[in-house]
Amino acid sequence: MQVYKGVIERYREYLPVTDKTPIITLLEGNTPLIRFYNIEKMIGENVEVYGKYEGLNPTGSFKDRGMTLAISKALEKGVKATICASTGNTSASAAAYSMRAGLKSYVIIPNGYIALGKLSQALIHGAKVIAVEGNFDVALEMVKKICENYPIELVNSLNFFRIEGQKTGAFEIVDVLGDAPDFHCIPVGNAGNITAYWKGYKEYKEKGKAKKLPKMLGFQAAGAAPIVLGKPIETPETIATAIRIGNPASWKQAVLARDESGGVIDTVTDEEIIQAYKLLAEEEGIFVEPASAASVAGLIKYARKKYFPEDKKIKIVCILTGHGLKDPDRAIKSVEFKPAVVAPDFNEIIKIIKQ
Ligand code: AN7
Repeated sequence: MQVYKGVIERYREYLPVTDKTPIITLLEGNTPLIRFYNIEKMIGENVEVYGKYEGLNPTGSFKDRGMTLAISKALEKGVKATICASTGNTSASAAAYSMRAGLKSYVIIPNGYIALGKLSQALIHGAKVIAVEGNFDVALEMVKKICENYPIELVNSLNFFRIEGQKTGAFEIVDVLGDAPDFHCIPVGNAGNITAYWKGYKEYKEKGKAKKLPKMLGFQAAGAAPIVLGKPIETPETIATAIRIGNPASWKQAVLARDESGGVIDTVTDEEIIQAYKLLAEEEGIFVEPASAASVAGLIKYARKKYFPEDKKIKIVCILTGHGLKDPDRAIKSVEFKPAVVAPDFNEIIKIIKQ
């Protein structure tokens, strides 16, 4: 059996590393592509639906794929510290990988708008966490300015190596399915991930590993949908705090991915996000964070619109970007039934079971 060594070793020939690059890895990637038999029934008999469960990465989100490369290259370059702005997952990943590399980690987050699990990760890894009174876009502007003035490595997806690492998600999908899927549904926030997947699919096709390219279907939260509206949003709002972003850094690349693939970037409402979030948990046994459910909410919205062809077999992949445990508050708020507190009495408990 071959020992798994993380995404850089697995896809070394496709990545900008040399023998001199120190590889910092937590064995990210190699996440499962899980078939959704129950959701398929809502979509159509000709459709296979898969979820790529990126929540199973070491820090619980897809960010680890890009962070392994960004931190390895930062170390190779000789910097001593990294910094990022984050709605939470980037900071969790940056903190973990920076510490493993012996680098300092600074993270700037929008005060009051990051999920508890993510905040706890940055803190326990020992990052210096600064909460700004402003949203993600404001935090990113601050970070860019700091990097212009200090030798600190920026590890947001503006960092080329982040996108390079994240494109391995597309390679894994093609390696499992034997070709690219017909449609690729993905949440869009700062738009790095849709950019990375599209790059990955195109590179794999050029190398002859895939015969076709998918249509890219990106979904923004309705209250934070600058790409759909065609203009930046000053006060983005959504319960999916991970994608509460009003001016995405990779805006142009996301539009290019949409147009080159013949896909769409559209909105899903918070209500649709929560419905998909609960559907995944209740029907498929998959717990994701709200932003991740945007991909499935989009799939359902487009199935209802009869967007997908019905006259041939098709495969659809949804990217489930982060684990549900990142945002436990939202899970508890989303369910009707809370634990019933009773005395340790057999009959009392049986009464509740029978209700
Ligand atoms: C779970 O952590 O922007 O479109 O600072 O955490 O590549 O930004 C997170 C984004 C989707 C959107 N799903 O991806 C951050 C951050 C989850 C996320 C996205 C994010 P991009």
